[in-house]
Amino acid sequence: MFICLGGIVPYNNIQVESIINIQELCVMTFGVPGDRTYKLVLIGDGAVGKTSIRERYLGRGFKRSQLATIGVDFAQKYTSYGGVNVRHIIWDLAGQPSYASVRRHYYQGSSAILLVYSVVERESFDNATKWLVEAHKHLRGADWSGWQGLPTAVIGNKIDLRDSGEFEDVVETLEGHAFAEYFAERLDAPVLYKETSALTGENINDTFSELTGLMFEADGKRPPRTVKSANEE
Ligand SMILES: Nc1nc2c(ncn2[C@@H]2O[C@H](COP(=O)(O)OP(=O)(O)OP(=O)(O)O)[C@@H](O)[C@H]2O)c(=O)[nH]1
Ligand SMILES: [Mg+2]
Repeated sequence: MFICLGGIVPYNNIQVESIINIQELCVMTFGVPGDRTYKLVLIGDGAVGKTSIRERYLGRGFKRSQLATIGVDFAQKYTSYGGVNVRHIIWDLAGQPSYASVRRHYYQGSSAILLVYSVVERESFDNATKWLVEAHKHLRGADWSGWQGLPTAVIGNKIDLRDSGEFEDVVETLEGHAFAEYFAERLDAPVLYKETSALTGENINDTFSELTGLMFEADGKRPPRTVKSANEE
């Protein structure tokens, strides 16, 4: 084995003759240099499953008795996308109306939004518009020289309950798709629609992965940040 920037490569386990140089070997083992850090903000009504989605994504399983978030909570996960190391910093905002004044400070600097509603609580779907409007209103105040809608994942959660027969007036897939398409156009933002279950884990990793793809694309399009001097504030 030999020392590579960031760790030790056990070269006995790989086809040494196919390696062009040590740099390539390092890249294969540890990913390309230049990690990307993204701030992701989870929003949506209380009890739709935001924290449960976050916990499932972090590999911490599912709790039926997940406690309501107080204010804001943070978590981070290292992952990779297309061979690039990626760090997701996840801001999990409490959905209860009483936290509205706290929330507005937390949107700034976001790389992407995850808007969650529950497919078995139509009111949370009806409130989805309000959430996206709130987020974008505060985000426009961020220091971008030109506004571009942020990559957004619209997530219909709790799909494991939709066919249980216990709930009336469930939100169907087509309605979620139509909502996502409408907002993509209205906000001029890349929006993806996913249906998930934090209980079974269905589509949780795929959602974060596809959203990361949208953030990579947005990185290429975004104008550089303009830094305001103190006397401009
Ligand atoms: N069956 C089922 N229950 C879920 C799912 N996701 C979350 N829950 C349950 O729904 C309840 C609320 O979940 P949370 O993750 O706390 O919801 P939240 O959106 O973070 O709520 P706030 O922190 O109050 O904004 C908990 O009892 C969870 O166990 C799911 O996909 N399926
Ligand atoms: Mg929560």
